[in-house]
Amino acid sequence: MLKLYDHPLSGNCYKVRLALSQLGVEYEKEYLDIFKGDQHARDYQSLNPNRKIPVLIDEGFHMWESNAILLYLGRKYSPNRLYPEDLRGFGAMAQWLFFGKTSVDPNLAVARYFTKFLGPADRDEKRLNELRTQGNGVLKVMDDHLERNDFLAGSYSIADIACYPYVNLAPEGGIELSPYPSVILWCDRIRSQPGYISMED
Ligand SMILES: N[C@@H](CCC(=O)N[C@@H](CS)C(=O)NCC(=O)O)C(=O)O
Repeated sequence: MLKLYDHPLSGNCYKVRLALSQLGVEYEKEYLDIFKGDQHARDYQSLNPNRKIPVLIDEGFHMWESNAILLYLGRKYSPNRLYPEDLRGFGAMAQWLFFGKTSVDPNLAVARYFTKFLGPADRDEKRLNELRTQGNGVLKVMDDHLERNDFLAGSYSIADIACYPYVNLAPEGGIELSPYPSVILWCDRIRSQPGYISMED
């Protein structure tokens, strides 16, 4: 059975849990307390030398980087559903997966981290304001695209699963979604997909 090294508050782990649920794949969770530093244990470093979660283990094969894990799961379990195999569908999916990792997560996830997990004394308010400004720019790009498209890469795919967690959690970072109605409708569409689970499930 697959094993996922996981933490309930991690958006990067949640995107993997969401994909596994929507693909109908059974797995076991291994809780890693990243707030206590479990990711720095020597045993864990042999799984992920970058010392972060998630890590997925599939019968002796282990891998890290959440979007890479989504690609692996999508290709393994769901050809032509969450993982478009036609070249243009694949290109569009890859585009939004990279956008997720280079634009969504570095701004929306980090603004959430600063706001939710760092005390005011540890927080760089200037940096947080920059993240919020850039995060709004990211949401505007998505909103413009989603005004004309139901999903990021044509049909529902792991690109949506990759971007959804930190977009949906943006208000926890002080970035409101109300100026982005098409993003809100996209979040609703994701929540109505078969096998959807919330972050708390
Ligand atoms: N690019 C990585 C980022 C993973 C990441 O930042 N994970 C966080 C939790 S969401 C973590 O493990 N933080 C602990 C740490 O940085 O020490 C991915 O997408 O998997």
